[in-house]
Amino acid sequence: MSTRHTPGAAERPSPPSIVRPYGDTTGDGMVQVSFTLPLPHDKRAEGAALQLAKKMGMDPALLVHAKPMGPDFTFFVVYGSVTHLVDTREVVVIEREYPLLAAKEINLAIKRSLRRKLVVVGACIGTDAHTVGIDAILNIKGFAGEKGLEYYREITVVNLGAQVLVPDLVARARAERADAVLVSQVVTQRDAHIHNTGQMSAAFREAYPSGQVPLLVVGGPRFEEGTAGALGVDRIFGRGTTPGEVASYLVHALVPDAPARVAS
Ligand code: B12
Repeated sequence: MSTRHTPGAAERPSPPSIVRPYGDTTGDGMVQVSFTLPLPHDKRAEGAALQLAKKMGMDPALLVHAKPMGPDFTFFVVYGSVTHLVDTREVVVIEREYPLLAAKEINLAIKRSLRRKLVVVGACIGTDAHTVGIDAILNIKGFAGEKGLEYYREITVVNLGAQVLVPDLVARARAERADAVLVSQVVTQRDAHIHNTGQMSAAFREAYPSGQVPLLVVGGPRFEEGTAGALGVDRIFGRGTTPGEVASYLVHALVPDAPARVAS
């Protein structure tokens, strides 16, 4: 019986630096995009979709799906070839700057160093009612096979839920003597997530003496990486964040002499 040899990571040639999208054959440049136009579904709308695709650099562009979204809008999927090249050497990757710790290590670090529970207050602010994300991080049932922060013996979690007003969040954070405030923003219409986050961070800076503001953490699927400073917060977490990453970050940021071991 012959065995198939699969090359290990060390044997695999490194991927090329300059790449193009792949559809049917390597380097054919095929991409698929979807979008909605404010036009009723007819031939003109379909032509408009193809015109947009061509202006975006897709040539030839094929309309593969068009569906009316009510009487005045049409949703499109367009498949086509682009000529653009991507240089992976120009990609900037923001690496996690702290180790991932096990729950045991996190509890131990807090207990030893703070000698009290670490207090976290969480909420969805503004009109945002999307609580699934913040619950995934905070609730004991957790996310992606990891238990949420409520599971950690040394972390006290106060989850305020949906549509919390910023003044109420500030008041509760003060009352609970929060070490960290965890805010979720999922709706991004009219940049609501940016405005709400800026407003929240300004309110905390106004309410607390300088140097005593709790750690401000925001999360949601559509925050841009690397914008924490501009938004006035300490850290942004995006799509697919797990509770363990957040707990490890809290320890890294708030617990002096936190362990430096990188969990495998
Ligand atoms: C479920 C859902 C709802 C549910 C929410 C129920 C609930 N209790 O949360 C209901 C039906 C109520 C709802 C309502 C609406 N929704 Co909705 N909804 C969704 C949907 C399908 C899934 C969101 C979700 O649960 N994701 C799963 C969680 C686990 O992922 P997550 O939120 O990204 O969270 C992860 C990370 O981002 C991160 N994270 C998130 N928050 C935080 C916070 C911290 C501190 C940290 C560390 C990490 C972190 O960690 C999480 C785990 O990895 C999305 C579409 C989609 N597929 O994403 C639309 C979506 C978010 N909704 C949308 C819209 C428009 C609405 C409505 C306005 C619709 C309407 N016209 O009424 C309303 C608004 C209600 C309101 N006032 O907020 C849009 C938003 C568009 C935009 N650009 O803003 C989306 C994208 C759908 C779409 N494509 O149009 N929605």
